[in-house]
Amino acid sequence: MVGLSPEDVEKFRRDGYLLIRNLFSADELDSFKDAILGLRANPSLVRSSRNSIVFRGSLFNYRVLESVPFDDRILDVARSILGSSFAYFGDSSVQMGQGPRGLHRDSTNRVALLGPDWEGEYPLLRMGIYIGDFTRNSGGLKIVPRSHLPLIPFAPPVFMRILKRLTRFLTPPFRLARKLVAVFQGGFDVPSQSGDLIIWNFRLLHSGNAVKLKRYPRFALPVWLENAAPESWRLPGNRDRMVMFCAFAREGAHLERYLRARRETDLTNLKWTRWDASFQTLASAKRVRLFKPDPEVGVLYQGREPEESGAS
Ligand SMILES: O=C(O)CCC(=O)C(=O)O
Repeated sequence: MVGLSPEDVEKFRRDGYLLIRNLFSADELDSFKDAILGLRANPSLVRSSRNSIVFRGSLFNYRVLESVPFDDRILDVARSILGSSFAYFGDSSVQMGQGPRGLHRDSTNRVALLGPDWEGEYPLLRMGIYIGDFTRNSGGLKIVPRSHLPLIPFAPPVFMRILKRLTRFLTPPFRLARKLVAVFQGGFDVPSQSGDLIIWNFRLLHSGNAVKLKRYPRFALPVWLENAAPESWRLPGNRDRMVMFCAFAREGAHLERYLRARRETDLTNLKWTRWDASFQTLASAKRVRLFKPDPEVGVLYQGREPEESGAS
């Protein structure tokens, strides 16, 4: 296994994210790009298209992209962070275009410290392969380093018990405090380039489609200012970005709670998601455990469409 160095693993645990340079070659990137443009030519594959195009199912629905989530380089990174026993739980996607912007966590308890997601380590990990040069352009990932950590790391258990009891009352003021902090919080715009991999903990605050200003390209703006910045002030990149995502987790209560909370939102797409025998064989060949998030996953999947397979 190649994987990450102990220093990188430590950096990930401390900061909640890691930028891994040059995981994919320029040729691989070209073929991903062509594939994604090919998918766009088939409107039946698009499941959401407000200001971004999100394609139906998971990366495994597309012959041209199915190698990505179980690529050895990706799995080595996941193994370095999560240990040898981790699972794929049907979460991968490909999308193009602007998409929503706004600092958020992907975990279920989104208010820091409040709720069981904040007990112990949160072993859910997202990976993003952003196609484009986001050292110079808009459209990359914005994160708030270390925001995945409990604010009070050495809080005595009695304090945590009090927080737990008062969760219902503390949620509104904690939410308000978060909104106030966000007014001033520009975070860090991850300077990724095509071929890089960004990984982050589900508890980390992040936002898609960072806006960079032509005049101050190094300045990471709070999201409300990004939204307010006139188009003519912005560096390009937002509209034509392409991203592939996949996620892995260590099995346990955190993952199960996450999947329960997501079920309603995700079920429609999960029904279209490929979970057939050949997918399961692929996973076992790669020694990836599968955690089926719902019995109905894949019930609407009927094989790949002509455009996806490259057939005429
Ligand atoms: O679109 C992006 O760049 C970020 C994606 C995101 O916010 C998420 O996966 O929750």
